Amino acid sequence: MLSSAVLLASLVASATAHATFQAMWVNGVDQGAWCVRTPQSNSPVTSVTSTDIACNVDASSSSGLCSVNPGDTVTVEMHQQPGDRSCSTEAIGGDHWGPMQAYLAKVNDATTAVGSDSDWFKIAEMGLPSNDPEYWATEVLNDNCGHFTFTIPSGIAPGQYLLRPEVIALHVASSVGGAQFYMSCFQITVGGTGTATPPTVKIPGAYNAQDPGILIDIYESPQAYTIPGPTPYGTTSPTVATTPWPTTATWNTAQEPATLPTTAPPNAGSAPPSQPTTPVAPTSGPVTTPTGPVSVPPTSAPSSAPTSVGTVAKYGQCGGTGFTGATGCVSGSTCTVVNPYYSQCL
Ligand SMILES: [Cu+2]
Repeated sequence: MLSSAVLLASLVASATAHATFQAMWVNGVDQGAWCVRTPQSNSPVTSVTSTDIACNVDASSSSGLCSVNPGDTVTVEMHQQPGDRSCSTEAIGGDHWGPMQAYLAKVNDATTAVGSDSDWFKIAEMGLPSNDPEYWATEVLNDNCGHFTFTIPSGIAPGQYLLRPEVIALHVASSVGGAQFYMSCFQITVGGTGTATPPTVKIPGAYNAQDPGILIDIYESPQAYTIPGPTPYGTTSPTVATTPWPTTATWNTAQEPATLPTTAPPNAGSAPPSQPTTPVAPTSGPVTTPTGPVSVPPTSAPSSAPTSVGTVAKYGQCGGTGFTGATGCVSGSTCTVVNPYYSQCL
């Protein structure tokens, strides 16, 4: 139980402790901010019925796509200030206690899909992983320099998706509207040959302001916590431990770069299939990518360049600068140049 003086001090401090999800990793390979719709500010959304709760308030558009496959580990990264990757600053101010989760929505075109119109399923969640002493998912996030890692479920259908990680801060959630929601939407392409289409919810719609995991006074030191939203697909929520949570980082913070990468990530795409392909710039001049934040091609082959041989599934990568994988597309799709770094089976 906190004293009211401490509580008041923490509320005053909280305004500078807000945060955004702003970068992503795939199997430990840095994708930077390539495929994120960056929120305009680090302020939270507080209404569970606002369309803002889908992909944040007027988040910037992005033409970037990050490629993943079912079974891949994805890490999303939260910090308080835009572009900050320091591990010496808490990812989200330490008085923001609550759960973190991740959702996917299958969409036709991830660069234009409207999050509040999409159909979402949850793929990861962590709430109160230990209750003796009480330890929240956001504390685990801070232990790991803002990194939250989960697995893309096996068997889900290939195609484009929005990925929506979320933190809910419950620090003033003793009245309706007190909870704070922090989310970003990332634009991804999922490969593979899965066929699963998990049951979905709408966002907004998945939460009610009276949900026990949203309208809760955490200063009453709950012994258990009910994470709001649907049951996750393809994973199970960690059970609440009754022993102290290990605070050693599971993310190797030593590999954290100081800045965001300025080159396209491995396997990156930057234009959706439904948009006309931008003509490739002549190779004799400087290469420009009109629709992306990148103006310099990668100077070395990515360490994780695909080495697979055989046939590439629809929406998979089949060519591009530094690409060494298979170039043949599965029947019914053809290898299409999306940009100098990325060709895709479409
Ligand atoms: Cu706050």
